Amino acid sequence: MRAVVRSVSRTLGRCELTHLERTPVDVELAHVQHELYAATLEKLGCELLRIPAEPELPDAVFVEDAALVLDEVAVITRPGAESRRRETESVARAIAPWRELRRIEAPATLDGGDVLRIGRTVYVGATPRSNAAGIAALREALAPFGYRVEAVPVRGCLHLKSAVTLAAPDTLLYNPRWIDRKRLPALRAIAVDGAEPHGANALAVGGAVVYPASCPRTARKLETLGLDVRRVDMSETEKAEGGVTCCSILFNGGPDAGR
Ligand code: CIR
Repeated sequence: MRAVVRSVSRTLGRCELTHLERTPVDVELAHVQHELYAATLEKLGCELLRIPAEPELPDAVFVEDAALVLDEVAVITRPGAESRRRETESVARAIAPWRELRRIEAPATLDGGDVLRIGRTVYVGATPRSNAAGIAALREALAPFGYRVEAVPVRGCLHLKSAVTLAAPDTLLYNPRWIDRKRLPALRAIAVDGAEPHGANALAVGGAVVYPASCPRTARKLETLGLDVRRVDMSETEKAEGGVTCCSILFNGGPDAGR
């Protein structure tokens, strides 16, 4: 498994914000937390693919939004926030040695945070960041590889993966206030603790789940179910509306992956 990561920009405090009030970000602390996050991924078996910093692009640490990497192909997105569009080129360069690339073109928009693959179905949040043209373009790009793309409405949060992720390959973790359970596949589904609305963003990797220290009640719920929860303190990127999935792009990078 490979993990694309990019260090925190010194301008993180000027990030895009949709649902949160702006509060001061400690960029030094964000950097330390991000390094611990990357070390956690390494410990879980990921080989880090560190891409160049983009100090003038505040949200560049949230690499997930720039690309979707499947075993067969990668799709370089066109982020919904105009300020984030220049993040994609360096991500594309990093992935190009590993995958054939497809691109989302104007006027379509798509954020990787809106994309959740479960088996051969790719769920896409219909949000202000990912428009109908973006969802259609993704459907067209992935159809030749046998993936079905399904649009899912979400409310009250930034991205689909703010509302639901896979905490394990057979376990959904979701926030019932932000997404309708009926729109999700028939897997075991765990609701976040009511006091932890941001707790649905979890990153399953290497048989464990990387999970925010800010959501202890939901973490205990996951442990009760037998999951191996690796807590990471992401307080500073959380102020920028980022979660644990946003800060990496994981893909199968073994010798047989891609081309
Ligand atoms: C933004 O609003 O675009 C950033 N401040 C946060 C992006 C978080 N990305 C993600 O959830 N995939």
